[in-house]
Amino acid sequence: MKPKNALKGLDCRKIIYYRQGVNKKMKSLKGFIFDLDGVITDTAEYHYLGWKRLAKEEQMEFDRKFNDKFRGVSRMRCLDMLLKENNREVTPQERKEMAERKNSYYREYLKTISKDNLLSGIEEILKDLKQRGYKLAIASASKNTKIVLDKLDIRNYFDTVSDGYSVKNTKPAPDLFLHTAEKLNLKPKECVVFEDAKAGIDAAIKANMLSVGIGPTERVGHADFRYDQVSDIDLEEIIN
Ligand code: B16
Ligand code: MG
Repeated sequence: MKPKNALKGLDCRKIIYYRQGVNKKMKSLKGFIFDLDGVITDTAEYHYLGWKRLAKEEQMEFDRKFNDKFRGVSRMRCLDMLLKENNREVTPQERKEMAERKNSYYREYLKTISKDNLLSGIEEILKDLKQRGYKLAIASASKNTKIVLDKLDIRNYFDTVSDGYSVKNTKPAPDLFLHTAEKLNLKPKECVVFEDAKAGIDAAIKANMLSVGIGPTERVGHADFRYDQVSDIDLEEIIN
């Protein structure tokens, strides 16, 4: 899919400058940064089951539609959204306990995952980029990132892993991606970010990195490139 919706409404001269800008970013690409949940694997269902179980125990309303708002959002922020939606006020201790309880359910579900849970086409992309000599990184909001990577048996592909412990300000702040670029010893404009969340694309744009959105236009249509699913990603289109 070509860059991008932002072209709409620009005059021809601006479009040429815009494309030159994108091409300039592309020519200097040295590193690829991957989000985890929704790009490498689909653990959203397990997050959903964990939140659903907690919500039921606490007599709170929660459904799949609301769970979609949790994409790329940190655990504590998800809990705050759930509590707010249900007009529920809790003490700091109760809040901490609820987050831990949800995480224990999520960890239980994670026990069942293996290499079979990799999203279709992602391992081929990682192998291809590695062979071409690019640096690879993970940048996820999840504090369970390392456990998930080990279960999927793909940690060796990555030069560095940033997770929910790496920075204070989570997506949509650019901090996690900037921190990851620094660890790769690369400038932001030398990096591409693959993301499935609106907050993740917002963060990549703020970090001044090339962005690739995985998912529908309503969610990631503001990325430089967008594909419906991982297996549709066209590396040549992004790199050249
Ligand atoms: P945890 P990503 C995110 O992962 C998930 O999309 C989001 O739903 C979850 O709340 C967040 O991780 C925190 O996860 O509870 O494991 O720390 O998409 O940034 O890879
Ligand atoms: Mg994600």
